[in-house]
Amino acid sequence: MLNSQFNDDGFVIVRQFLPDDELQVLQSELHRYIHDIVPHLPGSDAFYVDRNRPGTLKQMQHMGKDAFFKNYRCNSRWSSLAAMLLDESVQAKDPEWFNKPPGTESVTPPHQDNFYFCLSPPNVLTMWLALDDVDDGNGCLRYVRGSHKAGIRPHAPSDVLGFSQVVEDYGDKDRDREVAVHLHPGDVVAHLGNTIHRADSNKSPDRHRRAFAVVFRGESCRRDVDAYARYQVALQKQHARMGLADA
Ligand SMILES: O=C(O)CCC(=O)C(=O)O
Repeated sequence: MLNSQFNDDGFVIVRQFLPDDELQVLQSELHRYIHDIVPHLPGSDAFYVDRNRPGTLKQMQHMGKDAFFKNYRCNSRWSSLAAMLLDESVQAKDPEWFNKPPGTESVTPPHQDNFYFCLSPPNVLTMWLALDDVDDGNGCLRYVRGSHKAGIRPHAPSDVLGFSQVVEDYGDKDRDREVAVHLHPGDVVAHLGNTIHRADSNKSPDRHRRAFAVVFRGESCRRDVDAYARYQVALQKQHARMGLADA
């Protein structure tokens, strides 16, 4: 049931995926990481809407430098769902954290994760766990149902820090097929690397929209190294334009 929905739509929601006690541990480790580690990280590991305002932290990546988050890649609750959905053994990447802080303007442009990953076959997924209530009011994810079946669409550079590429020809036909995903803390949505998704900015005055995500690739995936190298060059250019150190 989960698998057929995942394969048809390109995404699937699992409600109450993380039990309360595990969610609390994760929340408190994130709190520790944000307060103790993030202030010492290079700009390319922690992105802000406004670097002069710590409360506008919007994204963290390369979190595996920290022991707790490195070990989280082996969490069997996560990897067994990923392996079930991808129907093969999986390998996790470093966890990431996404936020849309209240009172800021930051959209997630429509994109396909596998444009960045360059994996073939595209048997890779992201599990995106809600840490807050997430809905239309604070910038929930929106998926183009079935879009994973049409391959990778052309992307162009975006000016959004953390999401350097945008589907170039995203249009009304895509918007008509969008599904807005509303989640409660502990719910997870898993999407395939070729599924187009985006999010509006957070329009609420006081609600964060935080999520913790882990990418899993199936063992059959191979990287197109030339495409990946081209993307990395484009990314370094974006970071240089935005004045970020890639230490
Ligand atoms: O949190 C967001 O707005 C986007 C997350 C995303 O694009 C992803 O996890 O693939």
